[in-house]
Amino acid sequence: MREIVIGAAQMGAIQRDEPRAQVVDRMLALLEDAAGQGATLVVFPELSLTTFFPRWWMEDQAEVDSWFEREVPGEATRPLFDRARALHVAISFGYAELTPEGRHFNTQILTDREANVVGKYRKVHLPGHDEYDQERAFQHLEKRYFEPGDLGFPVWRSQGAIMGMCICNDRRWPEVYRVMGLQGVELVMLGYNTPSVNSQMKAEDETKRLYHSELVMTAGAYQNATWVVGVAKGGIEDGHPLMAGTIIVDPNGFVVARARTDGDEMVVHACDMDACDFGKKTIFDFARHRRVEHYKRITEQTGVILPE
Ligand code: CDT
Repeated sequence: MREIVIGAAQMGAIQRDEPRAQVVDRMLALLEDAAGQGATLVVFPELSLTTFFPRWWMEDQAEVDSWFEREVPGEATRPLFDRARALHVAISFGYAELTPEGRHFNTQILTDREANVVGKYRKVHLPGHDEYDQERAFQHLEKRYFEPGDLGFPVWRSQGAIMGMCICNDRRWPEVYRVMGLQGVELVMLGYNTPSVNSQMKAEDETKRLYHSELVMTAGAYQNATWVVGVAKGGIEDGHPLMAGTIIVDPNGFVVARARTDGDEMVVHACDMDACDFGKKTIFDFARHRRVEHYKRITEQTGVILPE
């Protein structure tokens, strides 16, 4: 048995004027809760330090940059690293990254239990648009404020397991899990901010959106025989509802733990990494069963090419 007790730290809404220090205090409370329940790894949502600012149209680059972190750990996040080190708990959280070269990414990091950063992922699939869209009920400007991640989908060995990360919209793309699956991933950690309503289809209800979210994470887990920990932000943020729905999924695709609220809530589960072995050695033994000669379109083509 290779058990890792994992805390999925769902966060409620973060309002636009909520200072980073106050958000970090909330994260610290979740961390304490998880450590008290025996967790050695706590995963927080996408952009966990701020409101989901890509819903706002901004033209002033200084204003845009004010939502980004120039260093992590930095002034605001240091208490989180210090407490995680003292508790001997690894953490993974999302934030907006501004590099010394002036590049902007939607990023998630992973630490070891001594609070050293051991992994970094930059979101590849940026949803939304880059210009103001009057047709939408609200904006989703990730393509304006971030560039696509440049690190691919690496995995890392930590706590005796093989771990990888992706962020929000990435979870809807099967290629993401498969690229990590091809590196033997046993735990995929991801955070998300998903609106409860579709800005382009008023009639779509939250039930359908939660279903799609669960569908992609359970399928990704099963098809790659990996644990998936999906951690949401929820609640009404700046007047916009986020759908919550944090889950922990086992390597058979079953949801083994889930959040009950749309606020700050700790969801803990003891995840046995050995539970990945059977699927990886049998039906999803990639070396034996994959037929890459038929998969060329996956990497050579983006859009659909219809038959004549
Ligand atoms: N943050 C994020 O990636 N959210 C998207 C919503 C896309 S709607 C333009 C998601 O896939 O959940």
